[in-house]
This record gives sequence, structure tokens and C-alpha cells, in this order.
Amino acid sequence: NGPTVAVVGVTGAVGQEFLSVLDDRDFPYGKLKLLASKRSAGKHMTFQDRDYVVEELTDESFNGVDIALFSAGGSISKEFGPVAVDKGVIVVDNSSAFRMVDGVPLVIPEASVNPDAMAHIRLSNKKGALIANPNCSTIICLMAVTPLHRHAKVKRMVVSTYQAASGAGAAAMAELEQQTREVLEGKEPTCKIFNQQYAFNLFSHNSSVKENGYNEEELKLVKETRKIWDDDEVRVTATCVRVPVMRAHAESINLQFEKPVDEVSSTNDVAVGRIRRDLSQDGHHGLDIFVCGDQIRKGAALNAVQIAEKLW
Ligand code: 11C
Repeated sequence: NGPTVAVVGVTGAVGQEFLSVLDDRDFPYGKLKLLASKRSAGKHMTFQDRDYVVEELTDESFNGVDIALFSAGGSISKEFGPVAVDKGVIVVDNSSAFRMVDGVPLVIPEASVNPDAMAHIRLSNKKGALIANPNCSTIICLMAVTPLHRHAKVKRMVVSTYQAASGAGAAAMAELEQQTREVLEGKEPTCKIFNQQYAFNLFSHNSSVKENGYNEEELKLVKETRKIWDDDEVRVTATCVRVPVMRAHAESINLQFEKPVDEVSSTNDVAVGRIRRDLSQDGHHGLDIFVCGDQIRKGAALNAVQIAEKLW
């Protein structure tokens, strides 16, 4: 019999995508529990021809659960993640709450990246554990760049992102649609999620700006790359921008390698294009590439479900 899986934050954009990915991949769960805040509790949802009632997330929600896929924001993860772990649950957490905590694996489970970081965690042990899902921009970037890093060792990486509405959740996607209609109709756009017009506009990523001038999203790319590659030396800088696109993030990435590069690798899951030698660098040490991946799938839900599949 398959594991009992709980989806925490099932009414959100990533929560809904968890269900879609479990279905697409025919994930072999035994039982499924759909959990959300009190506000959504009692709602009915149909999944794989069965009717489910969304349950309120409480400490008791995790009794009998094997794997919990969390995407309900950092504060919910901080409150309920450890409760679940104490009850023997393996928590795959999509928030940033535990990513940089020592001992918590930060995983992109493809063989080409770092599945070994969670090799010590086994479902069969029935011991609880936390596994962190990286930030979507980090996942999409490192899916493309890690094979190159293994091949020629990246010394320095410069990332510029073009991030979709989905990264800020279902409400931001709805706001983009509404504002687009309003602008086309000559009306004043309604701004609730972002404090400025989003339709037909670009702006610096909406996360808070730190003293050094970087926004949090940019710093996540720096810190998470170092942890996933287990390499404190690699130099990374990023500029993260929100663009009026519904759900796929794109990234322009400039790489400098330790060794000369004479080939490139890519995967089917994240599209890589515009591969060209960097005119601003001498010799064969530089590349410019452009990558694009579905933020809610490989950037969030698919990555988390793949982690759960590995565990199973
Ligand atoms: C975005 N990547 O596109 C962000 C949202 O650390 O998981 C997710 C933030 C995170 O806005």
C-alpha cells in the first residue's frame, strides 16, 4: 500500500498544482488528506473521481500521515512543519522557512543535481524529517546550469530573472488578468497584491530590499545555489524582475567557468536556448544562455512531488 500523503495549503496555486502533478504522475499514494486554513475547511474538491472535504490544518492533522507536501507560506511551515516531523512525517516544504537551516536538505532531485543530499532520509524508517524545496528561480536556474557546473566548474554566475505572476500566488495571477482587462478598457487598474500597476509593466521583484540593495529573491538565488552545490566559493549575483506573464519564469544567465567549455548539456524539463559564447570574456571560458521553466511545476509542485517519489 502506498504512503498517506497530506497536501497542506491545497487551495493555493501550488497546492492545486500538487494535485495535478500527483495525478499526472500517477503517484502511488494510499490515502490523501487535503488540508488548508479554517477559512477553506469544509470545501469539497473532486480528485481522481473521489470527493474530498478540505480539512482544517491542526496539530492532529498529521496522525497517520507519511509524507506532507507543504505550500501554505513560511509561517504555517514554521508552526506545523516541526509538529508533523515529531509525528514521524516526512515534510517536503515549498516555503523558505527551513531552506538555509543546517541539516535540512535543499533538494532538486534529478540525478544531475543533488538527490544525494536526502539519501539518509527513508520513508521506511518511519522517522520524521524536513526536506526543503528550493526557490523556483533557483530550481529553474540550477536545472540548466548544474550539469555545466559539474562539467567545467562555475566560478561566477550572473542571473537576471523575468518572473511570472504565479510566483506571487493565485491572487497575483487573478490581479494580472483583471488589470490587463482594466487597462485595455481604459480604466484605472486595481492594485491589491502589488502596490503598483502590474499589467503592461515590469518592476523589481516585490520581496523586501535589504541594506545592500539586493531584494530577498536575489539573495535566495545566491545562498541556495551555494548550499545545493555545496560550494561556498562560487560567486553569484542576481537581478530579479517581475514581468506580466502568467506562470513561466525566464532567466538570462551568464557563466564564467574554471575550465574551458567545449560542450553544453540540457534537459527536456527546462528549456535552454540562445546558447552563445560570451563576447565580454576572453578565450573559451564564457557562455550566455537563456532558460525558461514552468514556475509552478518544476519551480514548485513537480519538484516537491519528485522528492516524495524518490522517498517512496
Ligand atoms: C516568486 N520565487 O516568483 C518567488 C516566490 O522563496 O519560495 C517564492 C518565494 C520562495 O515570486
